[in-house]
Amino acid sequence: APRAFINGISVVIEPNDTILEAARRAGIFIPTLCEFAALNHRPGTCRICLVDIDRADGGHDIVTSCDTKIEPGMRIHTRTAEVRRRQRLQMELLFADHDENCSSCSRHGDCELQKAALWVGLEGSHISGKYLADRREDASAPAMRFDGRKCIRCLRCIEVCRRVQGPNVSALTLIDTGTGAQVGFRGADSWGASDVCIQCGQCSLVCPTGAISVRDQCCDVFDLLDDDSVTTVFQIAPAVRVAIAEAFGLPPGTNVEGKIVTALKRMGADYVMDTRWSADVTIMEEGTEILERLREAKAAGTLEKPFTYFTSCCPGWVNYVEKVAPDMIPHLSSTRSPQAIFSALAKTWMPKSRELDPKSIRVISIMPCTAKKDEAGRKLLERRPGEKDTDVVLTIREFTRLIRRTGLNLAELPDTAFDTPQMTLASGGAQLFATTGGVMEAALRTMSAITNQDPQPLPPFEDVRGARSIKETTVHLGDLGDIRVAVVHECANVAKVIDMVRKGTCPYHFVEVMACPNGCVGGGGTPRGRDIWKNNLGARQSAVYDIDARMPIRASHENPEVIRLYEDFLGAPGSRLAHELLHCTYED
Ligand code: HC0
Ligand code: SF4
Repeated sequence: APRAFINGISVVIEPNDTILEAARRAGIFIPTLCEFAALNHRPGTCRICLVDIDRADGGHDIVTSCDTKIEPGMRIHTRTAEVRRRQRLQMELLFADHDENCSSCSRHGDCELQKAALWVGLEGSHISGKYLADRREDASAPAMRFDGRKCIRCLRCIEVCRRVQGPNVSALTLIDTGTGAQVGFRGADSWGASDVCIQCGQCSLVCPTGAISVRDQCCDVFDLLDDDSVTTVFQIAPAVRVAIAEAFGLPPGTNVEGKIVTALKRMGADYVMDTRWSADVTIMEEGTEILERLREAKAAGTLEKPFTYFTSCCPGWVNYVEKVAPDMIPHLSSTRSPQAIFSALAKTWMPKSRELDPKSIRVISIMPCTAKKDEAGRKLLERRPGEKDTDVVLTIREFTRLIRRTGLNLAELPDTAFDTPQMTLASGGAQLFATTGGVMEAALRTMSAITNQDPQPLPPFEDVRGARSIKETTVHLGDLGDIRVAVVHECANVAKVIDMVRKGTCPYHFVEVMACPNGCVGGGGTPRGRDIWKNNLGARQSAVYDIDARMPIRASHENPEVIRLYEDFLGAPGSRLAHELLHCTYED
């Protein structure tokens, strides 16, 4: 194989290798900033990854290693005095147009720009902030925040939005030119006015600085915990227990459910309960709804040419339908998400069965998701004008800050059990919600058990597992016969399915869509890292399958606390009260 030399070390060259790639494979470090390997993104805008190449005439070329092809026999040096001098100069220029107000920055303690400054050995940037262009701050969106004065124009956010959510979303774009060039919103003056942003938060996962962050609601939670007249009810999403570990130095995918409960109890939480329970309720409502639709179709003789139904629990996906594909609204299930179902029942059934004053209850959810903040504010979920069922939503990154601000280290905490079986006891199916294919698998467990009148053994639904972008399978549902389902994650991948629905050629009866890579475990509110897509999402997904396999109850309809909810309060799935509290309409 052809070889070149980096710092005197002989390295193997593969076809189309850049100097950076060959160096990385050989374990040789070159500092980078704008580059993002998981997206194959190297815009070459930061110019930190400089290296020195020996020329035949005895001179030297200083080039950016991320976009320079490595040639056989090349002699490359990564740390010459000239390389280091120019890297420092580049950093100084970046800081000249940067608001270096680190102590109050959302990335305090976890900033890629600071890391790059350390790598290049920056010795005081004398022009820091001296050439700050006129850049905007934007707090108009429900979940996302933008501070242009922190932006270094690496363009990762633009790229991730376009690639993960597709060209129909592509909410971020480069506006203005020259030194005033900055990230802006496609077709809108502010983030809140964007007709295409679905608030998925993927952009905040890749931003190297504090330019893109999430609306921080930690203080709202401290206020509620402080208020003696308030009963705080926390709900923990299925993905949180397997996605927070790395923020406290534990291996990705470690299940820290018991430690989360302990942390919240030490903060003074009154009740700590589980969104997995209401995920089981979602399956009862959604499963009943879909089976009814399928039975109607069978009676009308239209089952062969299916009217495709989509799941509705992912708020990024619901935003996508409303904003980008409103003609799909009739295809969305009317069942609310587990977060919304939990909150509605925490304010109605819970006070009734426990003699609490419903007015005292505040629901705080801990989610892997940024769009859940948006969902919590939906007018169409209000029972009375202005009254929200979900009071505060914290992403995992905010929850991490809340734990640190309380002076706790999650990794060192003992385990505590959730408060009660009521609104907590869950099936394995509910745990599966945390990853792509999980809502479908949980729904299939219950739908196939009901229609085939043979609840055991649990049929395997391997086809909807894993991380492929579109998965499909056929299941036999009793007298309904064979039903075709599909599972999609990342909205960029759903365009094809929507296209088929529009053309009348879609073969699927029921489709699960999750906006984020790998589903909720890859949510926009999860811990960040430059290698998360490579290293962490798979571990979180395996952990989800593992927890499910060990749970004593595997299917939602077998959950005694769900059965009790219907006996005690709602009557039956799809009842009038169930419709009032657990279903919704969408914004056209
Ligand atoms: Fe999810 Fe959910 S599974 S969207 O990814 O359906 O956020 O974890 O809480 O609501 O249960 C997120 C995760 C949830 C909801 C559930 C669904
Ligand atoms: Fe794009 Fe999601 Fe960021 Fe909106 S929140 S700009 S849709 S990546």
